[in-house]
Amino acid sequence: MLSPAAICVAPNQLLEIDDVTVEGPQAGEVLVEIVASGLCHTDLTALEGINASSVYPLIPGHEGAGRVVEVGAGVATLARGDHVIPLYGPECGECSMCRSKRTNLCWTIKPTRDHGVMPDGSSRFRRGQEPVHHFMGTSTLSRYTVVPEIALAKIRKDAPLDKVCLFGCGVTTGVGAALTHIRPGDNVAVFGLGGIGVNIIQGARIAGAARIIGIDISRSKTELARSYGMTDFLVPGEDVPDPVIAIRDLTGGGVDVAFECTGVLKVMRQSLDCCVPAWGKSVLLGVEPAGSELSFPPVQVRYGKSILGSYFGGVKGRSELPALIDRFMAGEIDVDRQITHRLTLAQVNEGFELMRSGRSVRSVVMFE
Ligand code: CXF
Ligand code: ZN
Repeated sequence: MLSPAAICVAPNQLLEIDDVTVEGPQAGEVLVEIVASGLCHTDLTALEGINASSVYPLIPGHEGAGRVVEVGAGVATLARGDHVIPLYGPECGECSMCRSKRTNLCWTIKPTRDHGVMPDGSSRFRRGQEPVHHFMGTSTLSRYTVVPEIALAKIRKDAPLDKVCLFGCGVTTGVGAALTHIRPGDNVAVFGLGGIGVNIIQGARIAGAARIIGIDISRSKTELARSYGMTDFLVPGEDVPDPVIAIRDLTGGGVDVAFECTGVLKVMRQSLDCCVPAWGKSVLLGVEPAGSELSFPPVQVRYGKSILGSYFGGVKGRSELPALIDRFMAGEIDVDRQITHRLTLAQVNEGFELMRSGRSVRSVVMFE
């Protein structure tokens, strides 16, 4: 079938909006009609040519929601009409990682996913005769996309797809990381108030954090962050000379948990330094420039601080995401206030420009 899609032909070029041919689902695959797709910074890294798992031309997008149109041979857990969220991190349920309670990572199809193809090594997208690659195994900026069954979370049908698409990345990553790492009464710092940071803030409030300190070089997201539960806000260099000293002063020695959402090495170091000695946790979510290394005094870790990371908020996509959607439907998690723009597919380049300039939190491309 033909499907309108955003195509990134090569890095640093505008996305082309064109019809692509989408082949039917092969064994273990599912054809999905995307209803809405949020734009995430990781898509931008593919457009800028700094995402190592991008093979061009590609169709970006990994924060979508839609409906099942057709299932391939052997697909037993999904049927036409089901509502789904594509998962860039699948859950096969059978590998050692899936069977472990220690991680939500599943690397069953990582090698093919990171080369822009389905698990059989081929793409389901073509423009004319030329293959177009998948991106993150999801390619949600196409009206129709093909996704492996193990990379689709089935969700309740009364959840609004034009909102819960954000659970495909930003909301789950932020809220999930907060719920995993924060205990009631903890003091928390969040470095970087973008699409992930604001969701860590609302997750921190839900988790019962005491002080929730936001740190950013821009004041543009402070109103939203405060509405989500941020208690203190610092612009380094303007409000305070050194955010680490300011955080220690505000908390009487350091935060219990610091979340790093910028990917800047200096900020990663600050997120470790601002933690309370003996048990403070620095949780890294921001993606560093390729090849970079982080240095810190080992004594901080020897005395009890830890430095760790979080992928998709630690949430196992197929088995655990539906419960998070329930919490949204119950009014516990907000999505509306972070959707700053709704766009048509034809406006997708404007959406990425809004992201670059910091004027948006989340833009959502609407297919219907
Ligand atoms: C990213 C986070 C870092 C690893 C790859 C996926 N998540 C979504 O944008
Ligand atoms: Zn993302």
